Amino acid sequence: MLKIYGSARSRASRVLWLAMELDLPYQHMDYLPRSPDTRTAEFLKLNPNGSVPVIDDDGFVLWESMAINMYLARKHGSALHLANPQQEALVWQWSLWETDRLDRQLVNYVNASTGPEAQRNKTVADAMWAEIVPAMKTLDGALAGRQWLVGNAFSIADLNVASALYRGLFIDLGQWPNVKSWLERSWERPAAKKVRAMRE
Ligand SMILES: N[C@@H](CCC(=O)N[C@@H](CS)C(=O)NCC(=O)O)C(=O)O
Repeated sequence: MLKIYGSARSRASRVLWLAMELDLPYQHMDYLPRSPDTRTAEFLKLNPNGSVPVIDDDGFVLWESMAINMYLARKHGSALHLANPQQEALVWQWSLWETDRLDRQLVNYVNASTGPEAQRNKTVADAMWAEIVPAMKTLDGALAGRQWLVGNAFSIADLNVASALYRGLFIDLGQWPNVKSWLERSWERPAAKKVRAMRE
């Protein structure tokens, strides 16, 4: 059976969301990031980085959340994956773009601006915001006049990017109205609501 390592309060939430979209049976190894569970020899053998998520799919071990989701969507022949090579390339484009331009930036911004007092850091928050603004502008432009990032339906591109932008649900996205409505639309999906309930 598929084993998913990582708490819903981590990047494993992306994988859990997909598993629920596809109705996959899975065993959840609910490990928090940096917890002792992720520092055992057994876990480090699965992922020498010591980070989550990781999957063990009947002996096939994979880490990196976006790669895991592309693998699972493809393996299970999901419509979310988009069989057309050009559409698939666009899914990769958006997933890699998010990892590069927004993934850590958004987490670091929220931690540095709204976390516990001792953790707040205006210099870090400002630097992260300066990277977030042009990325959000790109995403907002791409979503102008369309409901979803690739094709005419919710796809793995939307799942990978919207799940990574979870923290965007709690910040003011007013200047990017297309991003705001798309993010809310994505997180309204039943599978997304389930993963949100697991993390909140
Ligand atoms: N690019 C990786 C990032 C993985 C990552 O940084 N995971 C965090 C939790 S969200 C973690 O486990 N950090 C603890 C560590 O690296 O020791 C992915 O998308 O899977």
